[in-house]
Amino acid sequence: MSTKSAELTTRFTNAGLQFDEQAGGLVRAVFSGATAAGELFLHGAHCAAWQPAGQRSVLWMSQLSYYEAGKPIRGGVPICFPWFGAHATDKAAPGHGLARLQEWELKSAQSLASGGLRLVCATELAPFQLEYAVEFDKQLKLSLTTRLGADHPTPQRFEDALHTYFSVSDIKSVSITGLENRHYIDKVGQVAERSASGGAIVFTEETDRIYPQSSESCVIHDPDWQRQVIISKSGSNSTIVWNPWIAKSARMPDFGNDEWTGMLCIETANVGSDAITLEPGQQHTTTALIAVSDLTSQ
Ligand code: TA6
Repeated sequence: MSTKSAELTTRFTNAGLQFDEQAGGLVRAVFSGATAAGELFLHGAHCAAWQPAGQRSVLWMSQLSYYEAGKPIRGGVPICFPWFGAHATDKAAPGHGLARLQEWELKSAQSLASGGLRLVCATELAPFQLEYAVEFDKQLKLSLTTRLGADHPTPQRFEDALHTYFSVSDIKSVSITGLENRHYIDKVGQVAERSASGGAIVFTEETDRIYPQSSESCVIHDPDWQRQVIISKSGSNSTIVWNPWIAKSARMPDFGNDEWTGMLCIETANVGSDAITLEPGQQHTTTALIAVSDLTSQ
C-alpha cells in the first residue's frame, strides 16, 4: 500500500473505506457495506463500481480500460466537464473536457443511517469550483455541483454529463422507455434531428443520440436478467443514449471488440442548447439517481 493510500485509509477508517492503487498508480476508494458495495478513483472522481446488496453489479467497466494519469477510465461514470464531446474550437483539446482527467480531492466520507456511504470530492477547473457527492446505498446518487465565484467578472457557460455506463445482459434484448415522446439529435453518420419515435428504444446498430429538453426518468428493461434499472434525475435537461456497436468498438483501443453487447450508456447531462450559464456567485447541481428493481418482484 502506498503512502497516499495508507494516509487515506487512516484518515477515513471510521467510514469503512479501504484505499488501494491500481495499475498506473491511480488511488481507488473501496466500500463494502450492508446495502451496497462501490468503488471510486480519485482520478476524475471516477465512480467505477456500484452493486446494491442482492443484485448484480450495475455499472459496466471495460476489461481494456486505461488506468493512467492523463487518460480517461473506460466505463463506470466519467464526468464530462466543462464541455461535452469535441471542444468547440480547439481540436487538440481532449474529448469530453478536463474533469475526468485530473485528480480530485476526497473531502469527506460519511456513513449513512441506512448503512450506505456518502463521499464528497472536489476540484477546481478555472473559473469553476466543482464538488461531486456520491452515495453508495440501495440507490446510487451522483450529484455534481458547479460554482462560479462571486468575484468573477462575467457569466460563464459550461456543459456537463454524468456519462454512466450500465451493464446489460445483451444489448440486443434490452429496451429503454421514458424518451418515447422526445425528438433527438442522431450523431451516427451525418448529424440529423429526428422526430420522437413514439416507442421504446431498442438497439440494432450503433446508437448515439442526444435528447434535448428531456428531464424525464428512463428505465432500462433487461428481461434476460429479470431486472429494470431506473435512472431519474434533477438539474439535467439533456439525456444521451449510446452503444458503439461493432465497428466503433473495434476502433477504440480501450474497449474490447466484443464488449459492446454487454453495455449501454444513459447519460445525465446539460449539453448543446441545454448548456448552463452561471452568473457570478451562482451554482448549479446535476443529479442522477439510479435504482434497480427485480422484475420477478413485480
Ligand atoms: O456520449 C456518447 C459519446 O459522445 C460517443 O459519441 C462516444 O464518443 C462516447 O461519448 C465515448 O467518448 P470517449 O471520449 O469516452 O471515448
